[in-house]
Amino acid sequence: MSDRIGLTGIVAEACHGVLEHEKRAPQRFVADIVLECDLRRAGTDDELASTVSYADIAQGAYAVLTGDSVDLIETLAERIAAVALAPVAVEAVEVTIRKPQAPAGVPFVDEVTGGPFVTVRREHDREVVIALGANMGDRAGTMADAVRALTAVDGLEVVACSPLLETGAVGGPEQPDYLNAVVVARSRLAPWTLLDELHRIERNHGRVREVRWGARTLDLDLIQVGDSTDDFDLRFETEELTLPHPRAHERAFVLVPWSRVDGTAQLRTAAGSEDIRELIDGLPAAALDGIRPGPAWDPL
Ligand code: PH2
Ligand code: MG
Ligand code: MG
Repeated sequence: MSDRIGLTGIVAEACHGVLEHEKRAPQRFVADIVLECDLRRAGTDDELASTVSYADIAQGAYAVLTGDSVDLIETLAERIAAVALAPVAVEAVEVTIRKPQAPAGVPFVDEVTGGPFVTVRREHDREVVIALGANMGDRAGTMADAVRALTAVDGLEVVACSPLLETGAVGGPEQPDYLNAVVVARSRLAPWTLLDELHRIERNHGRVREVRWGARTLDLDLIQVGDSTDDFDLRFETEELTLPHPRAHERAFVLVPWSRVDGTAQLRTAAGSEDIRELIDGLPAAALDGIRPGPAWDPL
């Protein structure tokens, strides 16, 4: 993403350094931070919640600079990068730490831009689970096209794809059977950006949003973003997107194909991070009844 929020010249007097006297006599440290994030939403809705408060990042960085004394400016850069990556809209960060008064045995040109510096770039690399469904038109052809479209999304790397399963429609009006599958990918993208990409692919395959849970040429749903076993999965509820998907834990047409692509996967539910095999075992027998193998495919 080429959108950026920057903060330059955050300055603090602090006692970081390898030499003994650096740990007693404060000197100047300067941080520059660049956040890569998708600012289209904020630019349109004018809502702070759609972007990142630069004040929060500035204060987080200042707290690191004035916090525990460390030896290396690399350590400061790494800690500030972790703070700056935390807001949900951020995809990647670049942090530069300068030490213009560093005891290097030579004079530096000035007390802000001179001296040694380190720059680190860190980006998210989260697991993303996407459920696919289709029950109109050339279902298998559409599903394969959709997987190929996912592989073409910049910032999303498709790792694995389940077999196609044929499933009876759950809920909604009387409608034809579905083909369902699950794709596991990795991504640096913010969830809104991912959702926009999924909607774009749905539209390109003739998806129109009319009847809730009605028949559709293609449905792409974000199930979970981030690994729930390590507690870094994204969790929030908004009108457009709820993560993890609020009904995934009770949907055989999501859990069964997911278990075929990742037998040890875990999904966050109200009870915590749960083994999807156990969730499947806990489903009523009727939920698994209508699930059978779909046509063979090899979309990757
Ligand atoms: N999707 C729905 C509602 N019902 N049933 C099946 N079998 N497969 C689906 O993908 C599906 C559904 C809403 O997205
Ligand atoms: Mg759906
Ligand atoms: Mg959907």
